[in-house]
Amino acid sequence: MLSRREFLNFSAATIALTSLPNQIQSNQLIRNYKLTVGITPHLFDNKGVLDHLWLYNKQTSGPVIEAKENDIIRVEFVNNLDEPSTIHWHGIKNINKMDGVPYLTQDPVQPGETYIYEFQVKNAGTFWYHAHFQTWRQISRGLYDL
Ligand SMILES: [Cu+2]
Repeated sequence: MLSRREFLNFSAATIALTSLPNQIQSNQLIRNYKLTVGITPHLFDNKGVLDHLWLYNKQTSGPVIEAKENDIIRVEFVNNLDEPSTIHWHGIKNINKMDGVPYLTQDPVQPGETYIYEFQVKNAGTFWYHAHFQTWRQISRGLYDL
């Protein structure tokens, strides 16, 4: 059981983790991107094998998103699938409500809906993003960036 002091400390930390900075610092850039997910015809080889992949911006893998530490990444996510989807920013130290876990950190983005992901980049590195609604199926159909 948490003491009152532990509870207050925990609450303060939780609020800090779920808040975006109120002011943009002078050395901070806002990196704007748009990711539209939809079904796209794709030729796999020169024999003309055609299938339909689920892709971000009709690309496989999805577009690269670049930012520097401390920048703000802002992604307008448009779902043109016939089912819900979300985006998880794998390995990024993110605020909880932008982590893309359906039913836990956000409502799934329904077909035809737009959702704004916006978070400050806290750690340098190379990461990937991927669908997090029925993850095993949506990633295997193409919803990832490497
Ligand atoms: Cu992941």
